[in-house]
Amino acid sequence: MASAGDVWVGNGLGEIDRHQPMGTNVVFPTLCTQVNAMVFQGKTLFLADAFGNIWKVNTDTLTSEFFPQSFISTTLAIHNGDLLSGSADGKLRRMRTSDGTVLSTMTIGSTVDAITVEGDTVYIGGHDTFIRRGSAMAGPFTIIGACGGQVHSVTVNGNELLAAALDGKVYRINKATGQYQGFWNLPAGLGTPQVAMSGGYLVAGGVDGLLRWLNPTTGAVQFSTAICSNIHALTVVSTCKADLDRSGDLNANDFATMLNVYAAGSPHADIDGSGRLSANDFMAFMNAYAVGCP
Ligand SMILES: [Ca+2]
Repeated sequence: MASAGDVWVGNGLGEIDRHQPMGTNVVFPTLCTQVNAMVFQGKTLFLADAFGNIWKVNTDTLTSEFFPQSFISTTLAIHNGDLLSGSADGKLRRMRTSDGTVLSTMTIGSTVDAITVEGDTVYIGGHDTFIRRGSAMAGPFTIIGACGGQVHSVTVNGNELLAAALDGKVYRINKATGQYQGFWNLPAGLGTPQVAMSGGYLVAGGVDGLLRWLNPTTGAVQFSTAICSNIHALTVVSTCKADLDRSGDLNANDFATMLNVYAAGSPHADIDGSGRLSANDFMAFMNAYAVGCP
């Protein structure tokens, strides 16, 4: 159910990078000013910058357009074909993806720094350290939990909401009841942490520019790689798992890439989505290869 695959990163200078099994490449050296948030709808990348612009990037043609707004989006999500924006002025807005027109606005209260959507439910984290939950279409948003610091990024792992806060901790909260399950410490020096689930891993990025894949329950670092300085936004894009070299088709190169990423301990070799590497991943790779890619 959880998506896994390529990780796209935006940094403090507006650089956009894509990390995939064959390595990391720079997609745009400087698309804009600081990237606040990124989200994909199919192959379209939506991005919010620190000037209040919403960028719409076609990742096939690498062409873009942008929609200036009167507010600063700090976090983005997709719901029902629309773009959801959480903002520094404490609002949750629904925007049309074709031209950025604001379709509706709900007042949350505190500065919104993080949203994540599952089904029709939105989870919100912000400056006041609270976690709020409500309907994506109509609200209302009620407080279900609290963290020990400003919440900067949220993601869902099964029954748990994971909230990365500015106190350097990830808080685990039962997403249905709000019950506090515990916390673990992020690696030091992340600054403003960004997190997203990728299969059985939690991917985290921050100011030190390293992308890390962590155990989402314990925080243990499973794998890390240097991406760029000052990661401000990241999003995970699900891909055809067997097309490991991302060539668009399946051939012997994908077997060679599987062997290489497995030998390197890369989370891209976790084909069965268990959050660790084992012989089962080779079985899962063979099965995925036999099924083929859409
Ligand atoms: Ca391939």
